[in-house]
Amino acid sequence: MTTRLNRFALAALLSAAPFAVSADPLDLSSWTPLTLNYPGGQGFGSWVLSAGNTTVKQVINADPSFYLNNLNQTKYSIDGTWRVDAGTGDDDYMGFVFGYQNSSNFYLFDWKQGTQGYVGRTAAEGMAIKKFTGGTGNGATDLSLEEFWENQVSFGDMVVLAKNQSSSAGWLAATDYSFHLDFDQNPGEIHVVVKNGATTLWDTTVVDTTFTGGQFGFFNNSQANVTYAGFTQTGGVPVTPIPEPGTYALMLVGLGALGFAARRRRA
Ligand SMILES: [Ca+2]
Ligand SMILES: [Ca+2]
Repeated sequence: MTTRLNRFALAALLSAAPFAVSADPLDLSSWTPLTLNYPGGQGFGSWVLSAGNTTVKQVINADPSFYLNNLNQTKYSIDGTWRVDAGTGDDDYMGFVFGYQNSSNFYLFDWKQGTQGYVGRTAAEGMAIKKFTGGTGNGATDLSLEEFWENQVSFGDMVVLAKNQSSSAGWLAATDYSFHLDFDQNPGEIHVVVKNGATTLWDTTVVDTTFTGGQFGFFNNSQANVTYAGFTQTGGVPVTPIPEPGTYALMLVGLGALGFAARRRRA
């Protein structure tokens, strides 16, 4: 009887939490795919769910493609595993997006299997954490394939915040890698750990306060057959959206018009 009561109490506590604290894999069925499709680039990504919606596989050699969690939040940690199937015959980017505000403002972790030139830029074998800051909020307009392909130097709307690149830093096919992210658990801190089994491949912390909240998601660029499985979240504080400058401007115009109308009425 006592056990049963305790169970009820625990269930009540968990259901009252803003985000579940349990380590159950996230249900990915409410996440949203988005491809930044460029003229002269490749196709749209295709994200296929399986295993009770806790696993998703991106199956197309596509332009930069995201799978977003639709949660504007801060102060969370994410864990999960991801891999590329054997025999894809390709060597491109797989990774994650976080601090996502819109399709031209976000942080990106990406990982290239092999060094390769494309669209006049060279992608180096290895990992990078990048920041994109576009002016209009529409990535298809602000960002370019070049900014996504480059991972060594900052240019345009893309800043390389950290990198781990060498002739042995690429991912291997048919290998499960684990990804750990602490997002803003300390103010402005992005902490990423990538492991192959017990071996740590990269453990790095970046401090950048441009985006201290935003969406989390999976990311690929020009790489088919990437599977993400068993992702869990701990923590997470919802972020109240702040009206965009454009909205303020409209509000001010609206208030101004009201004042003008009032003055006219008085006249
Ligand atoms: Ca390639
Ligand atoms: Ca490719």
